[in-house]
Amino acid sequence: MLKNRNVNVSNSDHVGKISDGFQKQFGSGPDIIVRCPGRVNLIGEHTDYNDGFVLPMALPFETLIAASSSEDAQMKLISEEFGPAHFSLEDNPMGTSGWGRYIHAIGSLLAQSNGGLLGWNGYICSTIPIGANLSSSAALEIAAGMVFKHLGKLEITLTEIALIGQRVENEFIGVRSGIMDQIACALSQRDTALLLDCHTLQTSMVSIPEDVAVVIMDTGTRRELRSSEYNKRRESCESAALDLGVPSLRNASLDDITNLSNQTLRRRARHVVSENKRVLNTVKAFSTGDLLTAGQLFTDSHLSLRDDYEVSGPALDRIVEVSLGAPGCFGARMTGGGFAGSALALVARDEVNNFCKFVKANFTAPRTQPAETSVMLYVVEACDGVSVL
Ligand code: GAF
Repeated sequence: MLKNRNVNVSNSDHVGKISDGFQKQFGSGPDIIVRCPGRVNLIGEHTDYNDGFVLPMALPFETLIAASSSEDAQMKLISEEFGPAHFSLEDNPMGTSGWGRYIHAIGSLLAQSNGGLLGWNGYICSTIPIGANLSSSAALEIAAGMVFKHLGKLEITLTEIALIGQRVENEFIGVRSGIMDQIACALSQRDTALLLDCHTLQTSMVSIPEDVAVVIMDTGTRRELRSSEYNKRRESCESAALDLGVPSLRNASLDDITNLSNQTLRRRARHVVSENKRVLNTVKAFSTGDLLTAGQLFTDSHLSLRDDYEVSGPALDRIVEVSLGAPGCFGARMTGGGFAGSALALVARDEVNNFCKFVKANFTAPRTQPAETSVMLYVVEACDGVSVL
């Protein structure tokens, strides 16, 4: 059986490598090493900012930060992949560009609520593919939040760190995202998916039947402009809720939305309302081991995202189509914000090798949406959320 293929789970090599990197840069060992996983969303897409339900799980891909406190508000960071970022926590994060802004903004928001903070030196490396819809930015936010919490001895919960991470996206990055990614990175538990009610932030752990494997299929396509489309979808949902006179689409039924005269808003709302039902039905199907139903719900979710919500893309549609014809596949769908990046499939464990071979042999990104990196398939098990090593 393939397990976490091609993925580096934090093993002693990985931890040794980040300690050495830190030592080389800063001349002594780190005070703390934090790891935070990426996530894949099994089902419940574009429901989080509608107060709905989502079912993500944490991945064996992870971001590691090795860090030591500094004496002042200065932050000196090195990302193995993206190079250095230097800034002061006393300055406005909008003055910091690139990846450093995520950490700067986490620090500024925590400093505001905790009355000032000392900076730190940090060395960062990650195995989470960037732009693949697997939450590399949320993992960076939560990992950085944990470093601030531990080095600054802050009384702050993981949920509070997650909410700060969401504010970073909304207020400093310009993506009006929901809370799913940050909560998944922070609170997930090994071997289970995390059912999150995005209205109450209540979570429960959901077992994934043992005879099924989750396969992530990164199409290798990337898309830069997705934040503007993402924000437009959120605005449409808010308009639909306003027209229906409900606080959010969580409170609307399929009957209610037939009252929407605007056809686009009606389709957007139909996706959200039906997707919430699919999440709860997937949880039921997992609990009875009904993989045919779970798989069908995954595929229905994809069709709804493609046709009603219009956030899929040619490469995601193609890889879903190919995987549905592959051995052992119960169902498949795009995952995350959409447009490019990854899809996932539910596959019978004893067929997973044949499934992967088939998809590799039969998928190529369409000419209309060429891939930037090669297609990667990962058979993944659910991992723990953020931790201090
Ligand atoms: C992105 C966002 F960050 C999440 O909040 C969520 O809305 C997701 O897209 C779509 O389900 O990952």
